[in-house]
Amino acid sequence: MTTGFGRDLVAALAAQPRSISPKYFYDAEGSRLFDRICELPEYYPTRTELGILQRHAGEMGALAGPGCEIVEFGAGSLRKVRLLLQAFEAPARYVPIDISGEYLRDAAAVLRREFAGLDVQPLVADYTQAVALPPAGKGRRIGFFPGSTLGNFTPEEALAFLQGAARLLQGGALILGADLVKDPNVLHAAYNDGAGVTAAFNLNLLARANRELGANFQLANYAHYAFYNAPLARIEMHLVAREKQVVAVGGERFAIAEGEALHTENSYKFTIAGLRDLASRAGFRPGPAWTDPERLFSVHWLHAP
Ligand code: AVI
Repeated sequence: MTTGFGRDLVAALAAQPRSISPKYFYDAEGSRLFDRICELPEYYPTRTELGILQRHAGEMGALAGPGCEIVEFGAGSLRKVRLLLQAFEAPARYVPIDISGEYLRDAAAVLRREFAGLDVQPLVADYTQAVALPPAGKGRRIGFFPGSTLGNFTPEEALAFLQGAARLLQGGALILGADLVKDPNVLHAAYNDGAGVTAAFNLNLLARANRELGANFQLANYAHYAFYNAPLARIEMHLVAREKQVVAVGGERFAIAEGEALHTENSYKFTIAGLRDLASRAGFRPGPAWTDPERLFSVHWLHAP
């Protein structure tokens, strides 16, 4: 129970309303389920962002200039950063930052093999906290934060993250992926896929608690419930009890009534203007914003003066 997950889950169950950080989705099983989500026909963000990067990586490379350093925040998909590394002129260094050392080791080995001469320096750290980067080289320092992971932060956390990134990338820029507001039915379908993978991803939080913390959640008792909250421009994911249950976690017992919910994730959606305004407030000077023909997703170049 000394783990952050155990502590935070007990605190979540003791509070009303109940809510927990979405970062606890990502154990090995949760990461595997998330990779499957990215391939779903309803989940448009991954393929749409890849398309935008494919079409505009050359322009991004021209803005980055020769010999730049790419700093990626989080366990990103190698497919995405590869598009930048291929299009940029002689990138000198790639610094992926992630809490999972195992993921970083594997990613670094793959990229070192693929890009001879690229200095790959993985950094095991929590990128939502202040991180110390190796001293900058001659080229610009370009941050990369794809996938609209920014949308999983609270608005306060998003501002704080961007403020930290603007300081870290001073003299360079941030390439930021942000999912856009759109027809709520399209958003609803993306988080309620027909194959039930998003439901399994959400329920894995309770399965993880059973595995790691010896909890006794009856998974069949909980419904995956995801909807678009239009006034707050966010998808909300919840786990709703179908029946009452007394749950034991780490020696404590919690009575969960029928219909009670555990709020597991927010996924904020942005307008291009709103995102540029947020970035400006964090200290960036917004440059080009690229989108797809259906305006589903956006990728932003944000100068860090
Ligand atoms: C990682 N993150 C940007 C995803 C999202 O869309 O908010 C996580 C996710 N949750 C359900 N499906 C995907």
